[in-house]
Amino acid sequence: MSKIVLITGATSGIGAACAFRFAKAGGYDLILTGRNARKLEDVTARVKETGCRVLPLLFDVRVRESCIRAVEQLPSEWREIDILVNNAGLALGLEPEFEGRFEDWDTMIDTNIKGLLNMTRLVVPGMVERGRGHVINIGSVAGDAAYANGGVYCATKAAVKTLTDGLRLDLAATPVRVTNVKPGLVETNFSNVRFHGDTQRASRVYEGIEPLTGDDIADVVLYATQAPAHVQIAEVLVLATHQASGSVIHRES
Ligand code: NDP
Ligand code: 8X3
Repeated sequence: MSKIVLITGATSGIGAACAFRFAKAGGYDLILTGRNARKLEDVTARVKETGCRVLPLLFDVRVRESCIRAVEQLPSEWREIDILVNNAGLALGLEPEFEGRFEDWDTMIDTNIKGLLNMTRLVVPGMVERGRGHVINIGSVAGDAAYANGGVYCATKAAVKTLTDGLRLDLAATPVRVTNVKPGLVETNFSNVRFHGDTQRASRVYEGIEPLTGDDIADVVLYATQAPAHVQIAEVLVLATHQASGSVIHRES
C-alpha cells in the first residue's frame, strides 16, 4: 500500500524537489500544498507525469482556518497521512534587528513558526491514533546560531529546532518519528524572496561557492523517512562543502 505524504510549500525549491524525489522513489501518494494556484497546478501536472497520484491543496499555512478546512475536508482515501513535511517558510530582509521591517518579522514568525505548528497540530493526532507516522521539519543552519542581520529569521529556525525537539519528546512513547533537517545554502527562490525580488542581490548569495540544490535536501528527507522503523534520524545538518556554519562561507574569488 502506498504511503501518503503531505508537503507544505511544494510549489518551489526544496518542497518541489521533495515532491519529485518521493514520486520517483515510488510507493507514495502526494498531497502537495501551496498558496499560488498557477505554481501549484504546474508542479502537480509535472509530478503526475511520473505516474504518481497527487492531490493539490491551495492554502496559506498562516491562515489557521484554511489549514483546518484543508485537513478536515480531505477525501477519505487521503486522510491517513504517513509523512508530514513542514517545509513552507521564508526569510524576509537582511538588516540589523534595530532596523528590520515589522511586517517582515510578522510574516516570518507567522509562516515559519505558527504555520508549522498549525499543520503539526492538525496532522499528528491521526498519526498517533494509527500508530505510525513521521514529521519532517525543515529547519536551518540558521537555527543553530544567529548570523549578522538575520536575527529574526534565525530565531524562527531556532524555534523550529525547539519545537521539533519538543514534539519528539511528546511522541517518545509512540512509533511516530520526528526529524529536523537543517540545510545551509540551497539555491532556490529563497534569496529572491528574502531580497523582495532583487534578483541581482539574490544571485550574489551563491557567488564563489557551489551551493546545495533542493534535490540534495530531498535526498536527505527521503533517507530519513526510509530508515528502518526503529531508527529515528533526529536531526541532520547539511552544508555545502565550503560552508562551515551560518556565517563562515569560503568563496572562490
Ligand atoms: P522557496 O522560496 O523556493 O520555497 C518556499 C516555499 O514555501 C514556496 O513554495 C512558497 O510558496 C512556500 N510558502 C512560503 N510562505 C508560505 C505560506 N504562508 N503558505 C504556504 N506556502 C508558503 O525556498 P526554499 O525551498 O529554499 O525554502 C523551503 C524551506 O527551506 C523554508 O522553510 C526555508 O526557510 C528552508 N531553508 C532554505 C534554505 C535555503 O538556503 N534555500 C536553507 C535552510 C532552510 P510561494 O511560492 O507561494 O511563496
Ligand atoms: C537558509 C540558510 O544561511 O541563508 O536557512 O539562513 S541561510
